[in-house]
Amino acid sequence: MKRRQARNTKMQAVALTALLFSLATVVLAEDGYRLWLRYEPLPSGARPTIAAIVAAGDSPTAKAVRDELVAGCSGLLGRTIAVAERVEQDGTIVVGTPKSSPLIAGLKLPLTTLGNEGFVIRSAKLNGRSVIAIAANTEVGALYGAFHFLRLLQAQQPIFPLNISQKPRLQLRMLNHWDNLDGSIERGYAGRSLWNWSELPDKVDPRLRDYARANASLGINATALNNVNANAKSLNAEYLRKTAAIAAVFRPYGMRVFLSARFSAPMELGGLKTADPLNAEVAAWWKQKADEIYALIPDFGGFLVKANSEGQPGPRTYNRDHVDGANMLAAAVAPHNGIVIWRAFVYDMKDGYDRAAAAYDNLQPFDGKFAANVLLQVKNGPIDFQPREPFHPLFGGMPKTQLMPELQITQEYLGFSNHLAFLAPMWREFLDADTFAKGKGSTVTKIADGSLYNQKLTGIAGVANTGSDRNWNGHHFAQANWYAFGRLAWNPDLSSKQLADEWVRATFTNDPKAVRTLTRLLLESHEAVVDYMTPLGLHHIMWAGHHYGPAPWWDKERRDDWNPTYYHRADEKGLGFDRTKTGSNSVSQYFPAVRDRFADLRTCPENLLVWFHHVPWDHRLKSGRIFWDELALHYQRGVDWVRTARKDWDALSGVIDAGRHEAVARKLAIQERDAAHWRDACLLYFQTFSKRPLPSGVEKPQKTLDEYKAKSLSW
Ligand code: GCV
Repeated sequence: MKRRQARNTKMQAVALTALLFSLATVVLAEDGYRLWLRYEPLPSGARPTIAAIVAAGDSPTAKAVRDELVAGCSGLLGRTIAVAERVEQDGTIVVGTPKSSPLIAGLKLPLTTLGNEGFVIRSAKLNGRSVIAIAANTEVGALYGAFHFLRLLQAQQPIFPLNISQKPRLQLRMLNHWDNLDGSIERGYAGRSLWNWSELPDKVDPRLRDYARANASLGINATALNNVNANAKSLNAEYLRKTAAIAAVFRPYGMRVFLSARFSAPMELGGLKTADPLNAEVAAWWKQKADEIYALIPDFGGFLVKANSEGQPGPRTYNRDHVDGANMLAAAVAPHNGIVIWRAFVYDMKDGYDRAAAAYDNLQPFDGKFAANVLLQVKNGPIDFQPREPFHPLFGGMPKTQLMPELQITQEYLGFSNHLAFLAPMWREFLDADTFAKGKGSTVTKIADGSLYNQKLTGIAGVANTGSDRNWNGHHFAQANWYAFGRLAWNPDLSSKQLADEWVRATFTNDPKAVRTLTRLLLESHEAVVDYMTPLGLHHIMWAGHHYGPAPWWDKERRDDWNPTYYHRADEKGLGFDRTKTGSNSVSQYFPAVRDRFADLRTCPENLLVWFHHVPWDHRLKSGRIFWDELALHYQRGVDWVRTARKDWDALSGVIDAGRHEAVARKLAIQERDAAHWRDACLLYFQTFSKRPLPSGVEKPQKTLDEYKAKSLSW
């Protein structure tokens, strides 16, 4: 019986590989769908010996492990690598858990400290043969191990001998989708939502499996399906059944589903008169709702909540506080081991207030008061996913609260899916930032991974950039941001260079020259975007509403703090928001070592200068140039970078497949147009205050300021 099963599995594997190959030749002009999981044949000199795959277990996850290794190894080695029943040849891969595989059990590998998601990849001897063992305590751990092994192969890393042992540094590695129930996506630039609500639960788009597989390849293990600007309907019985169908597809890939919860749902769905978190009926409603959800989705992750922010209801609507709200929901999901992720993106408009200080002012006083199953989700910077921000002062500022960084993968303020902007360097800057909370070396990473304050529950979230576009992310290079986020969530110490290198090799090519060019472009791109959008600490000067293109002159929004003029404060004297003692003093929210550095114009990092200071136009910078000249040259530098990037990209036309080459070339042309527009519009406008000429080296603007003011950039 067992033998027949194995033979069937082997035949299935051969058929699967044959299918993959025929698909590869017939259907797959490169369109980006396969992401970093293309498994194209390695150069013939770089193919290690892999003979067969011995994979135990019949569960959906075990099947996913087996399919991935067969497809990956076969693709990369350019020949069918089949499933075998036993180890008979050198170079056999043996994968499984001690429970599912007697071979793995026999190897007695050191798995005890690796938890539910870690894995070991080791060269070993079995039956006198050299094998590669991929072992874990759970099948999902084995899946992560399989993906890691394939990553090594793709990046042409040596695989004999191997001695790798890994486990994720953060527990919850999560995508937050801002997807609406009507299929639109808030701040989404890659088509429509992947969740086909109208067809669910009867029909589940097969693409959802590919989405889960891509996430699992990085170690992403959770996803919040719906927008934090939530519709209560997502919690009704009909939608919960739809969510359960999605959860069933994700489960084999180790992904748990969360839902954004609208705080007023007890009124909208339950017909209650209030959503006051201290009202017994309200608490009972949420408890019953949690029970209903867990009956359908036993591994449901929990709720993500945006409360009392940008018009969303919340506890303060009822004169209660954030802790009352979060802990009431936390109590509802606690019996099911659920989690509440409470967002710290809260800013109240008060006269003369500094928005950058608001989240800290609102949340910090509650340090130590949140329940054990609450995570406070804090954006990387104190304003809102700007091209560059200093780290959020809540990191380090709430030692008794479990914090969870929120990053934005979708490029709301970074050129949507039109601009090449690799965000790993920006995230590195944030993760490496030293808060000095417990002296030197108190980095954000150590807060996020729980090591600084011995935090029990850890996590990180990225606002997803996925959509129904064939290439998932709109721009082929935007895939690199999904990739980098997932890898950093697993190991927040990975370097931007390694991430770029891995991604380029898996996604495009192993051609050495192309790898060098593409990794360089990736690594330089974020700084270039900062240069042509918001150099030297400028922020939030985008066109209001859509946030594409510049509008530093804009002052018509209902709320002052939605206007660019509020943020840059340009006048005859200079530019920038004074956040020191002579201004809002929000710099005092940082620990003294950081505060003093930021607060002194001489020591403040120049790339954050006008974030913290109102800088005189003639202030001398390290370059010896005055501030105005430096600002103008930064804008020019950004444009120059895009021009050179276009040339670099054009030179790769024979190396990169025609489909993707052309698509990226088109995007880079838009990026150059936009960069020049940013430079000209911003410099013309700021020049009305600085009253100085453009320094030499900066090109003459293409249009007049009035023309730039008349019409926003279109995407
Ligand atoms: C989901 C910014 C965005 C909003 C977003 C909000 C948030 O303000 O512009 O679209 O809303 O952040 O993070 O809640």
